[in-house]
Amino acid sequence: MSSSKKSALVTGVTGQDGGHLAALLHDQGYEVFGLIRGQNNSRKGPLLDEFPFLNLIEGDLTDPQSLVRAVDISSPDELYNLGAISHVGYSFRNPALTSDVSGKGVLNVLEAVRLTGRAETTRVYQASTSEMFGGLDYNRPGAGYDESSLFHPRSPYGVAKLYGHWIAKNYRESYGMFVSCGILFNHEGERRGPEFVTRKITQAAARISLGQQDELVLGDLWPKRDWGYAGDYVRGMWQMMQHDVPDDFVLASGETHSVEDFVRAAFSRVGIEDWTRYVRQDPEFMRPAEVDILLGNPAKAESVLGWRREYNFEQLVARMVDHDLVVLTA
Ligand code: GDR
Repeated sequence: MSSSKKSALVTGVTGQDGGHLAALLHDQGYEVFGLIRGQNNSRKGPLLDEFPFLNLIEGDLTDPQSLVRAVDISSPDELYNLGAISHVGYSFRNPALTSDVSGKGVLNVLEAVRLTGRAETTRVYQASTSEMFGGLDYNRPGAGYDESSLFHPRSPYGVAKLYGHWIAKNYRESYGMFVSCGILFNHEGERRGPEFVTRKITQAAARISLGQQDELVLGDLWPKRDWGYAGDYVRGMWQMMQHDVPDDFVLASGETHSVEDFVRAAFSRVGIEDWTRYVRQDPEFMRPAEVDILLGNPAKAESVLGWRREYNFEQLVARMVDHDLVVLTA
């Protein structure tokens, strides 16, 4: 490794954002390290096939010593903490694990940096989330939630992430560490797992149009989300880490659409206007508590960081559906 190269450590490197970020950092000339969990992680092979430059380190957000080891090996200039239990529905069924990974895991990462004497040299990015806002009647987003809006998480995932957000800010204030929190609204794309609603919809629309699937089974169609393209948002993470001071930034599209709007747009992209023939609802995919509406205001990131997004809602849907059609017909 050339000593002039910057080093970055990414937790959650096997996830959607981890993939985008590994590619971006490599393009920027970083030596890229990724934390990988488990004894026989099936994602390791495909990950190294796609990103042969990646240095994988075994470790787990719930195992503090493994994080100390990972920080020691990588000696990162920048540490991106993207690892989490990230599925909101799953967090209701596994609330303790979610708290340990998505909440206390953040503390473990911060302590690994601090206890190895890197509080002044390693910059930390914490993946905070729009799920910290509740979308409830008393606290509607208005012109969009921003960095000073009230929090009211509605899931074990949101509660754990709120702890992560505040402990990150606390380490910034207590120890003067460079810790920045990106409050990211939903961001999607061709790397998104099919357990999330957008990819589930685009894959189904593509398959149904090709006669490979009969129906799409979903939960509630009325919740509204602020959806953008993950590639745009990961660029914003990196910009936060290049800024001269640590801070909190909302990244969002500034548009909100219902799940039903997404279904309609995806089916329309494959030439099906009467999507209701194919969609069935099942309580299995509904949540004990739901976030009604999310809408973000990215004005601060735009003015302070110069962040720009390339994809709007229609372009995002088109990109995902077209990608899934190409994969299915290859
Ligand atoms: P979300 O994303 O919970 O917003 O969190 P998800 O795509 O899971 O749900 C979006 C909305 O769609 C509704 N929905 C369904 N959701 C899923 N997964 N499957 C279904 O069949 C279905 N039917 C309806 C949901 O109830 C919800 O209202 C995502 C995650 O990436 C988080 O980690 C991240 O923090 C936030 O986005 C910002």
